[in-house]
Amino acid sequence: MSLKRCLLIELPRIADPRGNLTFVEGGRHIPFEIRRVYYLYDVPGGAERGGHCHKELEQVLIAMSGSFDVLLDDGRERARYHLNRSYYGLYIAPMVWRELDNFSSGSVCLALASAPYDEADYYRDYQTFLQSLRRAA
Ligand code: T46
Repeated sequence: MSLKRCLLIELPRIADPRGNLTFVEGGRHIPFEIRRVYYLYDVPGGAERGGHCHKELEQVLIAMSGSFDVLLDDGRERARYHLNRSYYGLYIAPMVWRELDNFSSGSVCLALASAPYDEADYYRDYQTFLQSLRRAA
């Protein structure tokens, strides 16, 4: 069911001849309080990020510049998203495996997260992730 909770969130856009503006308010535009922000940048061509799942962390990923793909997998279904607009955020629920690839040159992935970094919240091995799903079923 976790994949069904993931969705693209359209963020507000203030169109302006001087350049457009988008803003994000935790708890209003995204369904959690923002406790951490990090970003991926200078990603070399062909590189892949992610390859893990979070036990409890919720995140929203935004392509601040350029584009990349996000593969989501809840152990039963898979979905691939192409992020290429800074006014869309991809909400990723807990217990969803994610892989990021196809980064365009100069792309920047902004991540809004519901908790501080905690390595204990990761499943970094796919089989361990599947086993934990089976245990919970
Ligand atoms: C995710 C994808 C989209 C920290 O010290 N603090 C942090 O906040 C983060 C995110 C990472 N780190 C350290 C942990 C590792 O030693 O930075 C190193 C690289 O992290 P990782 O291999 O997890 O990076 P990605 O790009 O594969 O995954 C990250 C996030 O970890 C993950 O939550 O969903 O970006």
